[in-house]
Amino acid sequence: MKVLVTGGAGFIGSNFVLRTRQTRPDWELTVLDALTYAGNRDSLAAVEDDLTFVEGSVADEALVDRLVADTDLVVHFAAESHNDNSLDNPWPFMEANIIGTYRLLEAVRKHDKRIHHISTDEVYGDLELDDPHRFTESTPVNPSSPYSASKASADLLVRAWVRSFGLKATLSNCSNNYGPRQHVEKFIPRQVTGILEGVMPKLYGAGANVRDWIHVDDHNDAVVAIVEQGRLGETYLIGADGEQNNREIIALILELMGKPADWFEHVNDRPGHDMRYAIDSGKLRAETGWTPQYQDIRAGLAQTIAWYTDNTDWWSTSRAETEKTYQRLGR
Ligand code: NAD
Ligand code: TDX
Repeated sequence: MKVLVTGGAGFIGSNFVLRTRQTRPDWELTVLDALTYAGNRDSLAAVEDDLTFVEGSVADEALVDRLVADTDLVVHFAAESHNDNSLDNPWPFMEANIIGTYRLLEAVRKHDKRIHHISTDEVYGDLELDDPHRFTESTPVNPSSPYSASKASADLLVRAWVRSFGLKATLSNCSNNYGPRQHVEKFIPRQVTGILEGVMPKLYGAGANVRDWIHVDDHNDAVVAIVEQGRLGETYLIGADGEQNNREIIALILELMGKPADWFEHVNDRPGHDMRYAIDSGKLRAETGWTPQYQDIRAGLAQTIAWYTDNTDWWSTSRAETEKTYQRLGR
């Protein structure tokens, strides 16, 4: 099977490529990535000779048309992905996430191919801390930030193309990922690389916000399960029952890295900061038999910390750039 992986030089996409090279060696992979500040070709160095890499944008109509014509399946990870950036400058999110998805859908329709669209639990808005419910496939979209609104927009386009044109598509909405090769702007790598450089973790506001953490390999195994066993036209929520608040995550990182429990500081909160995400992944588990392999966040975090400790060249330049932006934003 020929598979076009968009955003394959980013965090989740590169881990998808590395993992499927192992688990699905018969897949022929082409990566399409614009190599924005978030893309890093070094993440693919180990498999560089075993794939085709195309630098370009999913919003480039002619390029997308040509690549989709020559594939069986598109796995669409490419996106602008950071909430804080979307609050600072929303336009790149509209172009990559909405227009880029539109271009792919039109090419997939024209050439009668299949697409799996990767999305996020953030499209459902947030939950109160004491809400007994979790997000399911029938939760209405209610996004809070320009990022999550752009992802919800893309999801709605995919669903409309399924209904109106019979497009061969599946969708998945996953909770917060962690693991190796995540950009240092994100919560966990920002704190881990900060500690490695002697900088205190930065907690937005009071830190009571809850995220439902999943290891990136578990997310990507679920994507493969959906591609192989999911029903066309369906949406699947992906989550590993990993709810933790931000204070708890910082406490765990500090403990694993041998720092005192109070060695962190509070910084300005994110405007419109979602309080809690929580995923019910019962449909995915029942239909595909998928279960997460990383049941223990402590073990997954220890592996992640070891990776950042061993790969300072991968992150040191982008960390310096990222922290300049955070300084400007007061976070
Ligand atoms: P990332 O920012 O690490 O990687 C995004 C990649 O897309 C980068 O390599 C970037 O160069 C590329 N890209 C950006 N704009 C592009 C364009 N116009 N054309 C081609 N390539 C472009 O993001 P990530 O965390 O790996 O997220 C990947 C996908 O998973 C996104 O769709 C995101 O919404 C979704 N998602 C992420 C999480 C998470 O916790 N990180 C959770 C659920 C869903
Ligand atoms: O320095 C920080 N301090 C802090 O307290 C940073 C960078 C973040 N935070 C908080 C904000 C959130 O409550 O940590 C939590 C996680 O923040 P992010 O890593 O920015 O993730 P989030 O906003 O939850 O979105 C992530 O999950 C859903 C991904 O970035 C999205 O791409 C995905 O769709």
